[in-house]
Amino acid sequence: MTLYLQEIDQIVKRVNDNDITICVIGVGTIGLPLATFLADKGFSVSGLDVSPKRVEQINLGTVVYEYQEMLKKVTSNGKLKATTDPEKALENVEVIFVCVPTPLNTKNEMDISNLFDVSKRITPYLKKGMILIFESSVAIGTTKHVSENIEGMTNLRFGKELGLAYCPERYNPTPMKKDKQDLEFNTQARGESFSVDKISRVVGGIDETSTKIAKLFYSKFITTEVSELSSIEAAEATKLLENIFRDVNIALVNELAKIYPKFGLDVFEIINAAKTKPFAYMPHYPGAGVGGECIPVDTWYLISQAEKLGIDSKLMKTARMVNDSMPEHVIELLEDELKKIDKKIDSSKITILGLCYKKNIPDIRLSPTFPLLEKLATKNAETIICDPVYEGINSPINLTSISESFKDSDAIILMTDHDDFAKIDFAKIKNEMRSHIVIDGRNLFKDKELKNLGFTYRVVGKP
Ligand code: SAJ
Repeated sequence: MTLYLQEIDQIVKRVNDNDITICVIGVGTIGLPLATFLADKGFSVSGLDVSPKRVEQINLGTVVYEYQEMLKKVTSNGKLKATTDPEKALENVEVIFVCVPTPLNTKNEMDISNLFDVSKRITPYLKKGMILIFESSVAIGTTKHVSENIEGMTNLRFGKELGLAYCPERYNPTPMKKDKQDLEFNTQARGESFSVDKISRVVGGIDETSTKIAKLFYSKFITTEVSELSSIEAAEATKLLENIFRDVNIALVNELAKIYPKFGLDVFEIINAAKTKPFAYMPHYPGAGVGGECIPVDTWYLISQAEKLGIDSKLMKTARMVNDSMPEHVIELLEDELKKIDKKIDSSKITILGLCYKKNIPDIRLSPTFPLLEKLATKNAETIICDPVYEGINSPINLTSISESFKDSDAIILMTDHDDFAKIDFAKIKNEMRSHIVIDGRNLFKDKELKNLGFTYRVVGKP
């Protein structure tokens, strides 16, 4: 009799003895750390993925990521094996984790085709007593919806023959080298860095047994808390709140970044002052935009759901609009400075620093640099794009090395505050440039240094 249908004390014993075979479907950014930690705890884990290249890299232990050493160990001792073959991946498996992407479609609605694809691929191998645990960020009710789709293809019922739970990922993209950790982001709450095993989680199941089983597995490698919630929907809604909270609070400071400078005020000074309040304030910072597959996406999930309920989510929509307006705000600051030297964008050469959506993370998904480039193209600007963190990865855009990026340039726009850019020698590049304007979309550079060198320096959020 397999796991979900066993008595809880038998389940606890088997989890403690690592005597359960697990499959993680979707071994990408979210799934691979999960599979690696579970295998490192002693479980036999298979990773099922549609990408043969990813599967090969995993089995060779050559995936470049923060748990690479652990990955090498669990692939060489055979605890973790990746495959593209569902039959092989689901052999003797009793627990299936699902961590596939749930992007937005062109109408800003959630696209769950990957979840339906998973349903189709695994259904032939589902057996009584198995449990499915979903991690992908989704709109409320999606996990049940997908489970009904699976029930439609089998004679097995969730909550009867199969277990079902949802534990939203809280993955914190971490740069490879420890000294590059985003101190502000990581140390915010308790002054320690948040690797997968240190991030507390929440879990909700279709029933108590499912919730308990899911909690047992996460508690095997998570050293902090795993909280049980009343339902799958409660766990789905928790994830949305976490990311929408961030999106809305970033939008607030982005709006202040357009207002406070008009009073001659530096919004960063104000945020850091507010941060001295020992309670009820969490700092977020303005910038050139909000990217990544999470923050700008999850908000739309709930906006479109609310719409179907006849509710107009004014606040969330406005937050999306404000955050999406930041690349254009950066261009307005540039046009402002070009006008002062009688130049126009269509006769200017502009160096764009940063294609990645976040500092020191090699990820360009929904990066604010794309809408910036689109806007600059409509203004016939000549652009050079530089991103040393993404160089060598298959970039959809031509990237120029830092050393080659400033020749005859009229202006620099900083979109991503990679540490590599903080080391730019402005005294040296000044001689290469035609005009000397710097628009800083991430408050990275040093005001005095640039102005002493004769640069015109504008920062999003500063007068
Ligand atoms: N950003 C700002 N101002 C800020 C913070 C971020 O403009 O004060 C921008 C960043 O530059 C970036 C975007 O927002 O373009 C998103 O950055 P992020 O640091 O919020 O991170 P993600 O997308 O890498 O990770 C988020 C995190 N969610 C929360 O912090 C609530 C992470 O914990 C989640 O696991 C992840 O989304 C996810 O997978 O949902």
